[in-house]
Amino acid sequence: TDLYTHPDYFNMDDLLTDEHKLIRDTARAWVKKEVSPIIDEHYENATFPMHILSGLGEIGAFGPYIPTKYGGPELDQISYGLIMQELERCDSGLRSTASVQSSLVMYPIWKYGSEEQKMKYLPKLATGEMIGCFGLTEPDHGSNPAGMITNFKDMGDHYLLNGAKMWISNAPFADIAVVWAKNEEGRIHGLVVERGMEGFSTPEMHGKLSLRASATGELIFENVKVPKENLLPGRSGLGAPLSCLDSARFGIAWGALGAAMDCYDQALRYSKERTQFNVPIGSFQLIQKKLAEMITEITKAQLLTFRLGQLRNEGKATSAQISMAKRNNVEIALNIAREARQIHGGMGITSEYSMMRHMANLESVVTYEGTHDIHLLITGMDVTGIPAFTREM
Ligand code: TGC
Ligand code: FAD
Repeated sequence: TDLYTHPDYFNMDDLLTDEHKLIRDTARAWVKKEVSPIIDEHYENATFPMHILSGLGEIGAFGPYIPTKYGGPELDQISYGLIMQELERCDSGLRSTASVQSSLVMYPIWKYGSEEQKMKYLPKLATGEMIGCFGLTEPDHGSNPAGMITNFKDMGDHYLLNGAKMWISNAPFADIAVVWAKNEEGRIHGLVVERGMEGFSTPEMHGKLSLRASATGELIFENVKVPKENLLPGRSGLGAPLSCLDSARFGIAWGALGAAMDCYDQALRYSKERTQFNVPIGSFQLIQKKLAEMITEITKAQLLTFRLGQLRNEGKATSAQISMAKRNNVEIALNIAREARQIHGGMGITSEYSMMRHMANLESVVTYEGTHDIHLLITGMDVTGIPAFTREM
């Protein structure tokens, strides 16, 4: 069976250029050949398929919008979104690895790095020869990264970094980490920490029941001597990491749509094939209600996401618009995964179908890059002008 029918109820393909379609179809064919056959095994074993990293580089999944000068393919934002959609159609963990490398490692180096840092890291990150991770979250500071305690001191010829980050995607095998830490004045800066620096370790976190095909770890800094040239000079303050999150959340909005499409495609097929009471289950009104609502939500999300891509191409997308799309698309994907699983009855809980894996994965996606409720509060703040994140106790 063809795993990749493409729900396109409102002829969205007409809005795409030939280049967009080529990029999407290339990513889709590569994922189908190289990753789909092995994803269940990696999910069950909680391993990331390391051998696919160079392939991800070849399809442009690492820093799609990074200029060719720095080894990137210099594509537009819609191309970036389409690649993320195709990766997450397979597995959120696969998309996570590409999101982190692209938006959370290459993006800050490109936007805030020195020319030397860009030339040193970006070309290798683009091919997957080098892998990065992004350390913002700490054990006691998740939704509120401004409270971070990881810090660095100016020692004259180097910085001394101390602290710990938690829940860091790609950490266990990353060659470099873009780490956000406070200086002695409490100002947040980004530092590139390299594997092998004394006092730096990246223990893997085990026991995840979600995003199992993605490696997650801690970053521990015990008096790590970081060369001064590894500080990102271009921007400081919380706005620097938050702008990286804007780029990653944009990719997640597209990615979640891919997971939703995969669930819908399978549910539609199954409802035509499976018979009960001597008729296809797709002939029951209750099954049709589920399918009709799924395709309606997917179509609304496609329109939202495409428009957001246009705005981002024009440099006009606001952080609040990105939050709305991330929140909406992950929520509809989760609901669609649950409904698609129900349509499959008992078979839906097995690894023969991907809905259960998508559903479990999306529980991470609804939490990371800003939780569902934090994004709701961002919309609330945007429309009222009143932040509701903190209150006096
Ligand atoms: P607030 O006072 O609102 O803002 C501080 C400064 O930042 C500016 N700003 C932004 N800049 C760029 N982009 C954005 N999205 C921005 N949002 C705010 C703001 O203008 C201000 O600038 P300035 O110059 O005035 O200082 O900050 P706050 O502390 O009140 O926090 C607001 C809040 C809660 C929305 C923010 O902290 C937040 O988004 N929290 C959620 C944390 C989060 O998303 N963490 C994600 C960690 S990374 C991750 O999960 C990777 S998973 C990857 C994968 O595997 O795919
Ligand atoms: P908390 O912030 O403790 O939130 C707990 C609950 O309280 C949530 O329901 C939340 O919505 C709610 N809450 C918190 N504040 C408020 C408020 N003001 N009003 C109302 N409700 C509130 N981080 C990185 O830096 N890099 C990574 O690569 C990375 N990868 C991740 C991979 C995975 C698999 C996971 C699960 C997480 C990853 N994260 C990463 C961390 C992720 O961003 C955080 O888990 C997330 O920001 C939430 O933080 P927390 O888990 O500490 O939850």
